[in-house]
Amino acid sequence: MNQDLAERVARNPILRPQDLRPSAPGFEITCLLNPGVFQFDHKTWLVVRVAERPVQMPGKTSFPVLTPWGGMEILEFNSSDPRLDLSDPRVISYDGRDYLTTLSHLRLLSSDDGVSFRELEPPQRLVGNGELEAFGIEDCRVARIDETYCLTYTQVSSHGVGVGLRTTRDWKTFVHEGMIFPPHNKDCALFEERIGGKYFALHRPSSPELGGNYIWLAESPDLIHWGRHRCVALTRENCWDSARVGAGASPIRTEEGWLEIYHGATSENRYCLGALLLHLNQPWRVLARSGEPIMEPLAPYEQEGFLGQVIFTNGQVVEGDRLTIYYGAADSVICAARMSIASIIGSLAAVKGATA
Ligand code: MAN
Repeated sequence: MNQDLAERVARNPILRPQDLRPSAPGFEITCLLNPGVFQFDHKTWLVVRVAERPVQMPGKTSFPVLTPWGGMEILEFNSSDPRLDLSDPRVISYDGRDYLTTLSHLRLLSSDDGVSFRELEPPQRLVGNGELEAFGIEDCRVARIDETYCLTYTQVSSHGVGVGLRTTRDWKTFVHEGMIFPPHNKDCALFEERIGGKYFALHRPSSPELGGNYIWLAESPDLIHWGRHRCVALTRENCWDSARVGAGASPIRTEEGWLEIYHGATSENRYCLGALLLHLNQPWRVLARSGEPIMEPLAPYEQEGFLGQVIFTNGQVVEGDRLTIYYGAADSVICAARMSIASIIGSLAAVKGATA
């Protein structure tokens, strides 16, 4: 049964790779996706992920990596080399080693109406920095805690995939706090309020042998040191979220509990959205969860692209009952859709044994 609750913006996709300029000559923006979202200076802002690579030459597969001294290096393979595995458009495997096909950085765009976004002049870019970000930075979530904006994002390098934290108050100067969740971990969403005096974060470690790709909760006295880890949401066999689940943007406080929009994917990489309702004072208790997706790839721009059948969100705006989610569609373009928070909560199935 199709329970898609999203009203897609008529102008979708609201941003495409050709809407921005590549950051270097000879480069192409391959994908523009997965924006973090925040309100600042009476405007809506996106921190978009710009995934780039050199314009590809026939017979060659080339991709950029960042060097420790702040430059960039292009690596190149012969596409016919039998040691090369290009079966996943996102990953280059060569002789058992993995690289990414594109290098991502983040760019700031702003809007007065939440639909038409413009880049700053000159563009403001956040780029990978140091050994742990040599393959780029991706999928930034923005949480506003008191007067500080906290950016949690994916740090990628040959050492693995982890979660980095940068903070800012003015979007001009940033404090680099380094890696807060080591590999393999991503999809870190901070709660924007303390609970019982502690900071809380949803995050997604991956455990390839025992376990899987599950959503966990951690707490911290200072946003840097995280502990009391608890697993809050597993994947579900034969379901739309059977292979991986991961948090979207910061949980939304409602009277019924914290509402968290999350993505779930199958092993065929079909990504849909669902929701979790967490207890207000004990957020490790899941009260309710989507049985069916609240949004699934239905529009042509969600079904076809760099990686088709993908809806992935890590940014949203809440105005009363109206939730505007910003999302990457088919890992290629940026879209927006609106949903009623009450109807999301109304669509959830109570989790057995959970009491509010
Ligand atoms: C996965 C995908 C890619 C991403 C890498 C590293 O392969 O989500 O888009 O670049 O992980 O995070």
